[in-house]
Amino acid sequence: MESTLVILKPDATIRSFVGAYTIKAILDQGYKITAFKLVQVTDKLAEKHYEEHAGKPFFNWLIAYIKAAPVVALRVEGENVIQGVRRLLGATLAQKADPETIRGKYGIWGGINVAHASDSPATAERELTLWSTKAGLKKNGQEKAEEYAGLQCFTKDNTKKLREVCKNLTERKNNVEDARELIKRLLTEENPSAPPHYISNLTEVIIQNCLLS
Ligand code: 3AN
Repeated sequence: MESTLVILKPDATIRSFVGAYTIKAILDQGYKITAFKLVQVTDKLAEKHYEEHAGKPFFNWLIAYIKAAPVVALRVEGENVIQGVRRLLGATLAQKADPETIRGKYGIWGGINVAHASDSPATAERELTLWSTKAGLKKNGQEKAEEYAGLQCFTKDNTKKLREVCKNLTERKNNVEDARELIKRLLTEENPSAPPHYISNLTEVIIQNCLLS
């Protein structure tokens, strides 16, 4: 039986229907969620988690993104779960992911892509050890995950509109101020109870992601 680390990134926790959908999709495949923890990531944990990307042009952006709001770390277990969850997520860049996959359905743009999942048994072991020792991810049963998935109500889905703003910004067809206001409004519409500073943080990383390319 394999285990993998899945992280619901800030776009999935702020857009809580996306986090709920992702957990449901994992459970629907018959995988077990054997650890669940809400974590506000520190610089140290983020840099260690993403150490293989150090030096890449998007490294600092990646750190800001994962720190933008609390994430949900999950230990997921099952037969061939490592590749199974990655198939469920789809390709890395949201706009290129198959529309049937989670990133294809709910990824906003580029690297703003809902969730992380370990990519090999060696990575899974390293990441699960890191998140248990540095973020307190402990085996605690499936109930918390089921509760999280069940509590999130399905609200408005603005994925298409968010993608359009990002596409235009990537192609420099709109200006940053207008894009910022629109993204904030669309995210707030999706989850009016999300703390405004998390919405602002996420908005900034969405904008930076578009300006990176
Ligand atoms: P994956 O998460 O699909 O395994 P990795 O490990 O190659 O992808 O990249 C880690 C994270 O870095 C991605 N999840 C994504 O958020 C971000 N990322 C990767 N490539 C790019 C890129 N070209 N532009 C922006 N962000 C990227």
